[in-house]
Amino acid sequence: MIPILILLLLVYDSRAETESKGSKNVIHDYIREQQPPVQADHHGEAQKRQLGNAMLHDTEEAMRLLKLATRIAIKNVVYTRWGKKTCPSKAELVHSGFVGGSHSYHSGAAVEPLCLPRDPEWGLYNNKVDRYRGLVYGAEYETNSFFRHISNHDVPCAVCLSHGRSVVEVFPARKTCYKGWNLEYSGYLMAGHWDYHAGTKYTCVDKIPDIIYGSHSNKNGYLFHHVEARCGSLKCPPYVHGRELVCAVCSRA
Ligand SMILES: [Ca+2]
Ligand SMILES: [Ca+2]
Repeated sequence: MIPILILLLLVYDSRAETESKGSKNVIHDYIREQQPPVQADHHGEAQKRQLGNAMLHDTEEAMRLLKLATRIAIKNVVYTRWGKKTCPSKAELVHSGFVGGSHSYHSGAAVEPLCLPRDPEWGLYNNKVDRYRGLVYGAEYETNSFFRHISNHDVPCAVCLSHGRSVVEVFPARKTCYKGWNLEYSGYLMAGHWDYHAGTKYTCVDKIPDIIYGSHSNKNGYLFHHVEARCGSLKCPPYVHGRELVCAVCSRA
């Protein structure tokens, strides 16, 4: 019976906590259907007790497996909170680092920013400067936030684990989430300058960005500028020429 119960539990969608009560009823019904009818002879009471004990044991075992299946079914998601050293209160900090990427003057280099850890590990290496390499530089804000002076300061990041969520998505031009989604953080969409050599990625930087203290130097490695709309090929309205775009990072179960 137990293998059948395992199958039952895995097939049954047990992701949500609220569904566990329903699952319990399904298991009870299933066990009841599996029991042979009790004969009304002089051993009837003993048989009932025996069956009752067997059902209790099976139910406990089923509930244990249900909890296990629920734990497996519930997903966690990981995302990077750009421009912050910490995670939102409901998320778990995996690590707090600083942003790196290609230099803004380098064409053909890698485009995505990296959230580099403060405690790097190494494989095999040599410390001489090799010619044929990709390169990683530090990142700086090349813009001021609407909320604080951050220009030329280095950019922190936090890798965050959100429990009980199965998907996370960045929504450009939104600061709130659509129905059924939960806000992880909101901010402003940033990217490199359109006329610089290096390609970059649109990145959602936290609304009130942190800086790495003591990092105010104009090195122009990987750069973050506000992103604003240009009408024409972009549909206006709803977009507005020259207006900076926001962003929201949202998750759902
Ligand atoms: Ca700069
Ligand atoms: Ca503007």
